[in-house]
Parts: sequence; structure tokens; C-alpha cells
Amino acid sequence: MADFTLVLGNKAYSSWSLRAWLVARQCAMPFEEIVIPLDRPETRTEIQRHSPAGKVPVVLAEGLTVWDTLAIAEYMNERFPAAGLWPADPVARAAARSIAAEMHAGFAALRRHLPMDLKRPPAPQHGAAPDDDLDADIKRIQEIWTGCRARFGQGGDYLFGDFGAADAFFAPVATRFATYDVALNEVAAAYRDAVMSWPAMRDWIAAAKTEPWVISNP
Ligand SMILES: N[C@@H](CCC(=O)N[C@@H](CS)C(=O)NCC(=O)O)C(=O)O
Repeated sequence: MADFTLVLGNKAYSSWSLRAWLVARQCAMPFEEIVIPLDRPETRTEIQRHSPAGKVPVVLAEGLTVWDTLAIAEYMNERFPAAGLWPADPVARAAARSIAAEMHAGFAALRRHLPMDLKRPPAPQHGAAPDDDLDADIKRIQEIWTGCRARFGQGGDYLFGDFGAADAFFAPVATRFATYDVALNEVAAAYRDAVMSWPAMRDWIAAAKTEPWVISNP
């Protein structure tokens, strides 16, 4: 087994796995992947072979199991400080951690109504009933993105300039907005496109499209 192994859900659907994988790619070290298809009778048992918490992603390294995306991001940041996962400036870093935590803990309506599905051809959700909670989530995410781009994003195309952990946390949201053709303001749309064209993101999406497993989504 490699020094670092990432246990992931299938790439088309596992939004949490995408976050951890982008963080790992940012650290520019070789790692092995174990992909466990979600939503199957054996999924839970397969995941529990690697982590008692029964969720992916999981990092196996240094004789340790690290689970939960926030814990993985912090562990990788400590092990690979040169990767710049969090902004160097303490104020920007606090903002980056705040929005990553907000993403980690919230946006239930977005997760429920617009599940990540990298196999679905981009199109609006036909016949979807208006949903105030979903609209509020989309509004709040645009507020976060435009606020960070304006205050911290001058050095590049991402929330804090260069691509970092905060972008990894919002990357599945960018795919959802693209997949379900969600109308965005100009700054948010440009940021969504920047995330979708990040090289590691392209690699993940290409791999997702070749996976054999299919889960039906709305
Ligand atoms: N808070 C966890 C959430 C992880 C999570 O919900 N993972 C989903 C896949 S995206 C999972 O493992 N589902 C498998 C199951 O519930 O059986 C994290 O940040 O890693």
C-alpha cells in the first residue's frame, strides 16, 4: 500500500470524496485510491473495513485512519504546508475556514434537491417545484463567492486567489450549478467556470464519466 491511500465513493456521485481528493491533489504527492461504489447493499460494510465511522472519504496514512473532510483537510495542511491549502494571511485564513465549515455543516436543501451527478447531461430540473430553502442556499453561496472574490481573490481566479481547500469544499457545488444549469450572477458564474476547468477537476470529471455504476437522480 502507498504511504497515502484515499478511500473514496464513486466519482460521479461522492461530493465529499471530491473535496478530499482535490485537497490531496493539491499536496502533489503520490497516493493510492480505493473507490467504493455508493448506494449498494455492500457499501456500508466495505467502507467500515477502512473506517468505523462508515463514511467516505477516508485517508489511510502513517498507520492512521483520518476521516471527515474537514479533519482530512487540516491533517493534509499540517503534513504538506507548502501546498498552501489555507491562505497565508491569518484574516483570509479565518475567512477560508469559516466558509469551508459553513459548507461542511449546511446547505441541506442544495444537497437534497441538486445532488452531485457528473453523469447527468447538463439541463435544468424540469418540473421541479420552487423551493424557498433551495433558493436561499443558492443566494447564500453566491454571496460567499462574490464576497471572497472581491475581498481576497485578486491574486487569481479562486476564492482566495490560488486554488486551495476552500475551493475544494465548494467544488461539488460548482458541479451542481453546472449540471442543473442554475442561473448565477456574473462573478459566481465566472468562479464556477474556473473551478470546472481546474486541471485536477477535469481529471476527476473524466474519471467519473467512465465509471460503470449509475445512481438515478432527479
Ligand atoms: N461529514 C462527512 C460526510 C461524509 C459522507 O456523508 N459521505 C457519504 C458519501 S458522499 C458516504 O460515505 N455515504 C455512504 C453511506 O452513508 O453509506 C465528511 O465530511 O467526510
